Amino acid sequence: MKTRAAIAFEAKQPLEIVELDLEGPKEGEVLVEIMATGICHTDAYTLDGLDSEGIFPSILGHEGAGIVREVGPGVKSIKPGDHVIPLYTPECRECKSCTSGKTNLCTSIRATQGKGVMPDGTSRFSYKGETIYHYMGCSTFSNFTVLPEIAVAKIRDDAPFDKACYIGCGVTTGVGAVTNTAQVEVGSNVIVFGLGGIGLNVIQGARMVGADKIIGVDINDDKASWGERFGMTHFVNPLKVKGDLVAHLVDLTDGGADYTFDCTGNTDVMRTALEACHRGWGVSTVIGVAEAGKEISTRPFQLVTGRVWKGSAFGGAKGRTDVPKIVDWYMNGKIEIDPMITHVLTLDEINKGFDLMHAGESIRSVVVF
Ligand code: NAD
Ligand code: AHE
Ligand code: ZN
Repeated sequence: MKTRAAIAFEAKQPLEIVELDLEGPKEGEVLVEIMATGICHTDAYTLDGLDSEGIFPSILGHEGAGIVREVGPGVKSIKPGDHVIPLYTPECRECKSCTSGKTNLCTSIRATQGKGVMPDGTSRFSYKGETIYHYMGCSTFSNFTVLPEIAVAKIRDDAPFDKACYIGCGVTTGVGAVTNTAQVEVGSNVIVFGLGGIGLNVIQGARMVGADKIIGVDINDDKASWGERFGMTHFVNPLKVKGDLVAHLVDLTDGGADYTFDCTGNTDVMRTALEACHRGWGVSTVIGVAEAGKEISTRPFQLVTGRVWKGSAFGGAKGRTDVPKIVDWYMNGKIEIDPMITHVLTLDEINKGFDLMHAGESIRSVVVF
C-alpha cells in the first residue's frame, strides 16, 4: 500500500514529506493508521546526527496513537479497529527481562529495532525501490506503520488521539520516572533539571505523589510559569545564580534533595543533579539522552557518601500493562496533558515543530494526520 510520511533522508536536513510504499503486516505484526504523533526531543537529537544508533534514510517518530487496520497471521491480542499506542519499549512478557520483574526493558526485539528493521530483519518501508528504515520500532511520522504485536498497547476508545499520543513517550517517561524508577515518597524534596516536554511531566508526577518542595531548574526563564502550572514550588535559572549552583540547590533543600531528575541530556547537568542530592540517601535519575561520545563523571566520594545514580527509559513503564492505566489517569483527571500540547500541526508542517522545539517556544508539538 501507499502511505504519506516524513522521511529523514540524511542528518541535519529537514524532513521531506512524500508518498512511499509500505508492505502489509507479516506474522505477529499489525498495521496501524497513525492518527496523531508528538515530536519528542529524541527525534530532534536523532535528526541532528547525535544518536550513535541513528540510521538514514528513516522515518522518525515514536510518540503516536492510532487505529489497528489489519493484523498478520498469528496475532491474538489485537484486532482491527483497536485503538493503540505504539511502544518503543515493547513488552513480550516472555524474555529474561520481562520475566525478571526487575525492568521494563524487554529485550526480545531490541537488536533488530536498533538496526531500523522489523524482527525478521527487513523493513516494511521503501521509496522508489530504496529501503527506508524504521525508527525505535515505531516510525510514527508515517500515516500508516507496521509494528510487532508486542509493541502496541491497546487503549480505551474514548481517549482523544491528539492527546493520548503524548503518553507514547513524554507523559509516561516523566510521570513514570517519579512513580516507577525513583519511587518518590510523600513529603520529598525534588529538583527537576530541564522543564520541557519531559521535565514538566516529572513535575506533575511529583505533585501527584505528594512531594513537598518541587524545584525546577532551566536556563530559559519562560519555563518558570510552565513549571508553576504543574506543581513547581521554586524556580532556579542557573545563569542567574551567583556562585556555585550545587551549593545554592543544597541550601534550598536543607542539605540536598531527596530526588533529582535530569531532563536535559546535558552531561554537566547530570553531574550537578547527582551532587545536589542529599548526602546519605539522595537519588538522581538520568532521563535525558546524551549525544554520542559524551560521558558522565563525578567524584566517587559522591557515591561513597550515599548518593545514588539511576537511569530511566520510558519511565520504567511496562508498555502493554501500564500505558492503558496512564491513559485512564488522563481520562479521569489524575494527570494533565492538554495544556502541554502547545502546537498542533499538519504533516506538511512537521519541520516547524522541530524549529519551535529548538527555539524553546513549544512544550509539545503534535502532528495530526
Ligand atoms: P525539550 O527540548 O522539550 O526540553 C529540554 C529543556 O531543557 C528545555 O526547557 C531547555 O531550556 C532545558 N535545558 C537545556 N539545557 C539546560 C541546562 N544546561 N540547564 C537547565 N535546563 C536546560 O526536550 P524533552 O522532550 O523534554 O526531552 C528532554 C530530554 O529527555 C532529551 O534529552 C530527550 O532525548 C530525553 N528523553 C528521554 C527519554 C527516556 O526514556 N529516557 C524519553 C523521552 C525523552
Ligand atoms: N540510541 C541511543 C540512546 C537513545 C535512548 O536512550 N533512548 C531511550 C528512549 S528516548 C525516548 O524519547 C531508551 O528507551 N533507551 C533504551 C533503549 O533500549 O534504547 C544510544 O545512545 O545509542
Ligand atoms: Zn521520546
